Amino acid sequence: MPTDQDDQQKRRLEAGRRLFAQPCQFLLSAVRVDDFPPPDLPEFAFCGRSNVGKSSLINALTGHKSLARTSNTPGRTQQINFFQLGTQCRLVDLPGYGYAKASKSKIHSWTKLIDLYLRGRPNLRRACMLIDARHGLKPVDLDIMSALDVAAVSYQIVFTKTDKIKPPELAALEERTGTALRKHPAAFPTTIATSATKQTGLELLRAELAQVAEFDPIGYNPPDANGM
Ligand SMILES: Nc1nc2c(ncn2[C@@H]2O[C@H](COP(=O)(O)OP(=O)(O)OP(=O)(O)O)[C@@H](O)[C@H]2O)c(=O)[nH]1
Ligand SMILES: [Mg+2]
Repeated sequence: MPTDQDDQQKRRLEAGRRLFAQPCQFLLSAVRVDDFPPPDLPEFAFCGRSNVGKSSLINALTGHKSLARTSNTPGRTQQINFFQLGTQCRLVDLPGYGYAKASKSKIHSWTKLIDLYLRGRPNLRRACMLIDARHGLKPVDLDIMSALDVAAVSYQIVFTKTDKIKPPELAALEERTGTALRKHPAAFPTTIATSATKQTGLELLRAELAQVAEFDPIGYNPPDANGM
C-alpha cells in the first residue's frame, strides 16, 4: 500500500520535473557586481572546483546540450552566468575555483567575484556545492564551505561524475562526507549523487530545488475572479 511518505515523494519529484520542464534561457554574464540582475527571483548557484562539472550539470538538469558551455579544459566558465528557468527562478553557473593555471590577477578577480556573489546575494536560496565523486572534499572546498557557514548561506553537497566510481566507493564517500558535514552548520545534512553523463540523480536534485523554491504546481490554486 502506498504510504503518505510515498505520495509526498511522488509529489516532490513531479514538482521538480515540472519546474525543470519549463524553458530555460541564458540571461546574462557578469564580470562585476553591477552586472548582476536585480535580486527579484530565487537563485540556485552551482559552485565548485574547476572542471568538477558545474556547467554540465546545469545542462543535464535543464535537458540542454550546450546551454552552459562545458570543456575538457579547466577554466572554461570565466564569468558568472545567469540562466532564467521559467518565471520562478534562476540558475547561476559560477567560475570554478582552484584553477591554478590562470594568471594570478585573473584568479584574484574570479575569486573575489564568486565571493561577492555567494556572500552578498540576498536572493540566493541554495548553493549546490559540487564535489567530484572521485576526489571527495578537498581543502579548497572546505574553505568555501566555511565561508558559506559564516555567511549563513544554505548549501548542499552534490557529487558529480559518479559514473566514474563503483557503488561501494560511492557509499563510502557518502558516509565520510556525511560525517564531515556535521561540523558545517549551513550545510544541508544529505548529499545528492549525480552523473550528467548517465543522467542519474537529476530528478532528486530537481525535486530538492523545487522544494526550496516552493514550487508546487499540483497544490497551486489560481486566484479566483476576485483575485483572492
Ligand atoms: N564522466 C563524466 N564526465 C563529466 C560529467 N560531468 C562533466 N563531465 C566532464 O567534465 C569536464 C568538465 O565539465 P564542465 O561542466 O565544463 O565543468 P565546470 O565545472 O563547468 O568547469 P569550469 O567552468 O572550467 O570550472 C567535461 O569534459 C565534461 O564532459 C559526468 O557526470 N560524468
Ligand atoms: Mg563551467
